[in-house]
Amino acid sequence: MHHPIGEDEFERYWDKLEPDKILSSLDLHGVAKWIRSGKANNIVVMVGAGMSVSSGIPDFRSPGTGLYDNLQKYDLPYPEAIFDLNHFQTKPGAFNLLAKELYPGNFEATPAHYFVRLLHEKGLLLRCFTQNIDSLESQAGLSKDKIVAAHGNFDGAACIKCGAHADPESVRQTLELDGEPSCAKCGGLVKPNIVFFGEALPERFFTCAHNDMPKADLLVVLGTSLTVHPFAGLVGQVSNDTPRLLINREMVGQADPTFGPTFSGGFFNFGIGNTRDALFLGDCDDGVQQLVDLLDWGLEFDALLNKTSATL
Ligand code: CNA
Repeated sequence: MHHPIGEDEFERYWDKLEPDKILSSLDLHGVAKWIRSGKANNIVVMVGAGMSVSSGIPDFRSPGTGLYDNLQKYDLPYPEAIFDLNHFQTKPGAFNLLAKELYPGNFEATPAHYFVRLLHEKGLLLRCFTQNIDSLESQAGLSKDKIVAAHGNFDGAACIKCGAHADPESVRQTLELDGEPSCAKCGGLVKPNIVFFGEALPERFFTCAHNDMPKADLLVVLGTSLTVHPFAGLVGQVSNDTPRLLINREMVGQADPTFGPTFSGGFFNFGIGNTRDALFLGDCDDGVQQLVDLLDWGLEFDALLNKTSATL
C-alpha cells in the first residue's frame, strides 16, 4: 500500500500512536522472552475445568462434551441445579452421583498440571488459584500452600444442617456404595466441601487474592470460560503493566463491547491498544508444551512427567 507521507514515516507515526508494548510479542514467544529475561518471579496461575479435560473429566460448558449438555442421567430440572443447595436438600442423589465419579484417585493429572508444578520447582510460582474440585493440582505434586481451591474440594466434608465436620474418607466410602452420607450427630445431609452456587468462597481465596494479585509479575490463565465470579474477576486484579497469558480453546474474558471500553473491568484486551495480553488458542497441554519448548525446559518437564507418573 502507498502512503502519501512515505512508508517509513507512516510506520514511525503509527508506532507513536500505539502505546509501548510490555510483551515483545503478544503470544507464547513474548511470554517466554519475559520469563527468560528474569522478569517473572511471582507467577500467578488461574485454572479451570478445561485444564482437566484431557484427564477424562468433562468441563461444564463445552458444547456437546461438557457436563451441562450431558446431565440426563442426573435427572435435573436445570443444569446448575447439580450445585444448588436447595436442590441438594431435596434430591441429593444427582450431586452424590457426580461426587462419586469425581472423587480424587479416579483421574490422573495432565501435562498442564505438571507445568504448574514445574513453575513451582523453579521457584517462579507465587500461587495457583483453581476453580477445579478434582484436586489434580496436589496430585501433580504441587504443595498445598501454593494452591487456592476457590470452589473447595473433596479434602473435607460437613453436615449442611449443623455444620459438623465429617470424615471425607467415610463419605467417599458411602458414596462408593451409592449410599447417602449423613451426619453422625444430627442425621442431616453431609456433602464434601465443594462450594455450591450462593455459598461463600473459602476465606483463603479472598486473603490470597488480596495479597497475591498485586504482586503478580505474570498471570497465566488455563482452561476456563471465565464466567464464574468472583473467580473470573482475579484477571483484573493484577497491576496494569503485568503481562497476562490466556491458554484456552476459545477466546474468553473480554469486555462486552456493548458496554464500551470504560466498563472493561480489567478484563483481557486482545484488540487495539493491547500491550500485554498474550493468547494461545488451543488445548492447555499443547500450549504449555510449546511454552516449555520455547523456554528450553523440555528435559526437566519430561523428567517430571515420567518420574511422577512412574511413582503415582
Ligand atoms: P467451563 O465454564 O466449563 O469452561 C471451560 C473452558 O475450558 C471453556 O472455555 C472451554 O473452551 C475450555 N476448554 C475445554 N477443554 C479445553 C482444553 N483441553 N484446553 C484448553 N481449554 C479447554 O469451566 P470453568 O472452570 O471456567 O467454570 C467454573 C466451574 C466449573 C467451577 O466451579 C468448577 O468447579 C467447575 N468444574 C470443575 C471440574 C473439575 O474439577 N475438573 C469439572 C467440571 C466443572
